[in-house]
Amino acid sequence: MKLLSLRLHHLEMPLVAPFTTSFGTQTAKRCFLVEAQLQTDAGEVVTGWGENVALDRPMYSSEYLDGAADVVERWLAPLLFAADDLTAETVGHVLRKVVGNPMAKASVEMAVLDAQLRAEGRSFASYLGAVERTVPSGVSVGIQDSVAATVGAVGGYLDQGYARIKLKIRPGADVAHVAAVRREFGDDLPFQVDANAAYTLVDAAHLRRLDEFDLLLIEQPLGEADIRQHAQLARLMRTPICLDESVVSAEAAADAIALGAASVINVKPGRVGGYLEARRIHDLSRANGVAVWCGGMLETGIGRAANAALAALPGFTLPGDISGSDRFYSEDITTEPVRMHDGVVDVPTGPGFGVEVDPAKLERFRTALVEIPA
Ligand code: SMG
Ligand code: MG
Repeated sequence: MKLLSLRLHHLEMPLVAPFTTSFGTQTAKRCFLVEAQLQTDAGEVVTGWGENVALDRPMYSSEYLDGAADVVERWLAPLLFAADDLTAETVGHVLRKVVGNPMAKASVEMAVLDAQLRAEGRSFASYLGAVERTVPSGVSVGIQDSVAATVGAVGGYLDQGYARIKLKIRPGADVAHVAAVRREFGDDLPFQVDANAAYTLVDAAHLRRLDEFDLLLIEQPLGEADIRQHAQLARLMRTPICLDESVVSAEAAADAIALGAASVINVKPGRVGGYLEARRIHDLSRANGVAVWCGGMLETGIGRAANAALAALPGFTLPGDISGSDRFYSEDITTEPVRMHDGVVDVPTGPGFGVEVDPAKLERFRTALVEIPA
């Protein structure tokens, strides 16, 4: 294929409620969608959509939204336009001289992949080798001001039917909140926590207090670079250690597994540079007996649809952060919102990612449209 045009649609979507993690509170989602037009070898012109998941501030990862857009415009687009024989499988190679910036790379690879699959009339799930028609839907619950508010928020999501609760924690809002949720909703609740790197190894004795609550896992307790310290913490705690921020590539996943730093990995396609690398991490983890599950970055209906297909691979044995559109948005940008029903989300079956951008909604939420010159 040959890339004909590349446009970035910058969006701002209000959240239904503020979302608080250990690094801050978010009240709106800013992101950009990548619209790529390609010409196939048969001469057909196809359009594909990708989504950039970088947050607007560099507090989850060093990569952040405006930086990612700049990298796409100034460094990735020229390489993609110069490639004569572009496929989703070669995007990574074409972009190899640009160091890092996995979220920027993932968003353009995603658009090429969607276009390629649409040209083939093939669904993303079929391309990946997905084996499930639905995937269990977990919900990520933000840090609340009080233990009572945490119990209330969790109860609300359980009433809606979510299959698993992930509670955000930070020092000062951890053990008491976890204990109250366990007490209120019982031992059978699939329940895990996410610290977003808010602790240090010095907190090991404190974190060990979480062991008595039989959590599925604790996600990223320590810093992004602290692979060895996570391995040390894993020897001190019974709760399985899951890495999120630290796993930025298949190589990082291989190191974490070899060092015993993770018995579970949260796979986020954006964080690792794209869906193809995400599948490699799935394969590698499965071969090493390490469980994976699909994380979330408050994606719109496009990213969520793609995540649902990824999570339908056989190694995704734990529920993902694949909640319905209404968990964060009163209105999504796709013609059909992502729906959680009976604790699951359906894996899309249509060509490409299987969802369509609604032009009216796109215009409503769009703050800027950038046409990148070829
Ligand atoms: O997309 O449902 C979602 C949110 C999942 O908690 C979630 N993501 O560290 O795993 C994580 C966070 C990253 C984004 S926090 C603003
Ligand atoms: Mg996380």
